[in-house]
Amino acid sequence: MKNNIVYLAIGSNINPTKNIKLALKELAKIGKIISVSKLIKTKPEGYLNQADFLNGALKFQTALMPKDLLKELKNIEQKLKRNTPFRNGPRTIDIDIIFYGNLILKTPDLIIPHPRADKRFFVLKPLSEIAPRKTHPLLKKQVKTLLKEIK
Ligand code: PH2
Ligand code: MG
Ligand code: MG
Repeated sequence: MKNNIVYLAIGSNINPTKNIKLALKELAKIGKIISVSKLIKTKPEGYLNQADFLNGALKFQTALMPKDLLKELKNIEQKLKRNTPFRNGPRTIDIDIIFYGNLILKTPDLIIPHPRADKRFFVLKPLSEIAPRKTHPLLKKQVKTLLKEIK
């Protein structure tokens, strides 16, 4: 597989404008950013007592295989001083693989499509702006349909 089309979700609630901008700069070093959604302000999900997030979605092209891409995304997160003391807590940056082409992958350290993407407004809203008709490879439903179902 070469030049794979990947959809990424990006989020931050610590200096979010700056950190997302920095993350995009780093992402451009490991692939081609084809499109970026508007960044939207969202209420925290999972753990409520924290600042609002800024969230966006990207269409990305890369020659990296899934595990290598994951490794690079984790490197970028480390570079941006990601430190999450607890699950769903505040973070300088989070970059998640939502879809990798139509690949379905279930391993202990990486699950594609992202297992919670279809339930999360902060993922589906920006994603539906750039890829409303992209079909979830497992659920066989378009992004815009998944968004309607949770709204
Ligand atoms: N990320 C989480 C948990 N909760 N809430 C919002 N609004 N945006 C996020 O990016 C987010 C979240 C874990 O990755
Ligand atoms: Mg996440
Ligand atoms: Mg993550």
